[in-house]
Amino acid sequence: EIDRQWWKEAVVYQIYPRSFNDTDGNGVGDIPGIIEKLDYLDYLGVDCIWLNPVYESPNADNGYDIADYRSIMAEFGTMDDWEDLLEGLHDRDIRLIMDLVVNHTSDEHEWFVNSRDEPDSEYRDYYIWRQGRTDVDGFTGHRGPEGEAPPNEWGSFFGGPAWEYDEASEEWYLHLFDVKQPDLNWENEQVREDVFEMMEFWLEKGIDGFRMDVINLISKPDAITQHDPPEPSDFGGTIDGPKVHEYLGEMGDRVLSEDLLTVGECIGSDMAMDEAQRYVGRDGDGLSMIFHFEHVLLDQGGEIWETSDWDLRELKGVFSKWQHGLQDDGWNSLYLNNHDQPRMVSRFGNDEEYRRESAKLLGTLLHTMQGTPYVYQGEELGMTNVSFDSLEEFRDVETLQPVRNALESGDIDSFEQVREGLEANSRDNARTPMQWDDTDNAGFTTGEPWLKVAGNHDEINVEVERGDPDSVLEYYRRLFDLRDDHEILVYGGYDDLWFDHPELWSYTRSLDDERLLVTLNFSDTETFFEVPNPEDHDGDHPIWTPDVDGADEVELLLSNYDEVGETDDPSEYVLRPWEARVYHLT
Ligand code: ISL
Repeated sequence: EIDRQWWKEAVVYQIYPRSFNDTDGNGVGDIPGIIEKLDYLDYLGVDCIWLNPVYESPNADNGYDIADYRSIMAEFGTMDDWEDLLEGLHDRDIRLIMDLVVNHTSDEHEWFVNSRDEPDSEYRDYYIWRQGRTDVDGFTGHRGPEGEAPPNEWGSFFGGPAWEYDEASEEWYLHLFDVKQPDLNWENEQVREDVFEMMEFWLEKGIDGFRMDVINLISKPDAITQHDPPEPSDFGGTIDGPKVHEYLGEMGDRVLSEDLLTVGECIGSDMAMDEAQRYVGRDGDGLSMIFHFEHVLLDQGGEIWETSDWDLRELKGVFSKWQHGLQDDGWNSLYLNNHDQPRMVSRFGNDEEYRRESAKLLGTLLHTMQGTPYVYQGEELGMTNVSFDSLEEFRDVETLQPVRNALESGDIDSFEQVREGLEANSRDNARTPMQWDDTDNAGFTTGEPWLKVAGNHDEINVEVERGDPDSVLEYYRRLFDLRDDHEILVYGGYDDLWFDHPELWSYTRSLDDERLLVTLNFSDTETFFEVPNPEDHDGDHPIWTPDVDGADEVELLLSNYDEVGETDDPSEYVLRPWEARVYHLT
C-alpha cells in the first residue's frame, strides 16, 4: 500500500527574495514584493514555497550568514510582513518552508560576538576554536602571526583557508564557508538546544517545514583537533560526519514530525544509498528527503571557472541510482535549478535554437520521476544563464573571492581568461532578477537592481508567456496539473528503458496495471525511439515492454511539440530535436 504524504504530492517553488520582486525601489526584492505576487503563485498552481533566508543578516552570503534567527532582515521587510505572507499563502492552500541555516551563523550573531570577545564565557564553546600549529615546516598556506599555521589545512568552500586567526585570544576559528560564517559547534549540547528552540519558534508561527542548509556538515571529525591534518581542501570526514545522525535524530525527536516537509541539503560527490537511507529511510533520521549533488557536479571542474564535459548516460546513471535506491525506502527530491546552480536550460539543454523545447523537456524529466519536484523562480519561464562583461558585474562571494585570490596570486592573469567558465558556473546566473515583463528592469524594480537583469528579458517574461499556449510557463502549469491528476506520476515505480542510448532518455513508471512511457530526446537532431527487445537488454534493470496492442487505452498525456497525433504508435517513432513525450497506457 502507498505511504501517502502531502509533501510527496507537492510541487515546491523556490523563491529567492532578493531577486523576486522589489516594492520599495531600493533594487532589492522584499517580502511585500512576494505578497504582491501571491496571485501569480496561485495561478501557477504550486503547492509549497521554499523561501531562501530572510533573517537579519549582514549579507556576506546573501542571508546565509544569519545575525538573528528570530527577526526579519530590514531590507526585506518586517515580521508583520512575513506573517502576512504566511497567511496569504495559507489562504491559497500554499504551504511554506523556511531555510534553516545552522551549520554556521554570521560573525555578527551575538553568540559569536560573545564567543570571540569573551573567551571565558559559555559562548566560547558555541563555535570551533583551536590552537594553531607551530611545528609545521612544509606548510605553504596562509599563516598567522609568528609563522603559526592554522589548526589544519582545510580550505573554505569559498576559497582561502577555513580558519581565521583571532589576535585577542590567539586562537583560530573554523569557517567552512566565508570568514563571516563561523561554524557552530554541534558537540555543545547548549548549541543544539538553542537551535531546536529556534526551530520551535518558527513552527509555532505555523510554517510547514524546513530546508536545511548544508546539514550534512554539522558534525566535524576528530581531525580538526589533530596535528596530522588531511590534505588541503580535503574535508575528509566533515561530510556526513560521525555524529550527524545522532544530532538529526535528536532534532527529529525534539521538534520534527512526519507532517512537515524537511529537506536536508547534503553536499558531496557520491553518496552511498545506505547513507542516504540513514537520512530519509524508514529507520533513518526522519527527514522527508535530501538534496544530493551528484547530477549537478557532472559538468563542474575543480575551480569555479572550470567546467568538464558531461554525458547523458552519466546523468541518467545518477537519476537511475537514486530512483532505484529510494524506491522502496525513502523519497527523492528532484531538482536541476536552485539559487546556487546555473540555469538548467543553459547547462543541460540548448538555450538558443531549442530553448523552449529543451526547457520543457527538462521540466518533463523533473515532473515524471518519482520524488518531489523543486522549481526555482524563473525556471518556469525558461530563464537562461547571462553574460557578464566584467568581474564587477558579479555579486556572489563564491565567484568573486576565488577569482580575486587567483588574480592576486598570479594563478590567472585576467578576468577574460576565466570569463567563459564563470559565465557557465557562477551562482549569479540563478540570481538575476525575476523577469516579469519587458520593461527596462523586467518589472523587478523601479530602482537600480542589485544584480544585472538578463539581456533576454524582453522575450522571456511572465507577461508574454502567460496565456501563450506554447510558452514554457503554460507548459509548467500543465506539468503541475498532470501530477495532481495522475497518482502514478507521484507514486509509480521507475524503470530505465534503453539505458545505454547516448541521446535518448526513456523510462517507464508503473503503478498496479497502469503504465507511463516517457521518452526524451536530448539532442538537436531527430532520434529514433523504439521499445527495446528485452533479449537485447543487458539485464541491469528489469525491463517492461509496453504491450501496446494489448493496452485498452493508449493516450498521449503530454508532448512539447503540438502536432503529435494521439494515435501514433507509442512503441516506435521519431523524436524531433528536444522532443519529450509521455504516454499513458491502461
Ligand atoms: O556547491 C555549491 C554549488 O554547487 C556551493 O555553491 C554551495 O555553497 C553549496 O551548495 C552549499 O550551499 C548552501 O550553503 C552555503 C550558501 O552559500 C548556499 O547559498 C547554500 O545553498 C553556505 O550557507
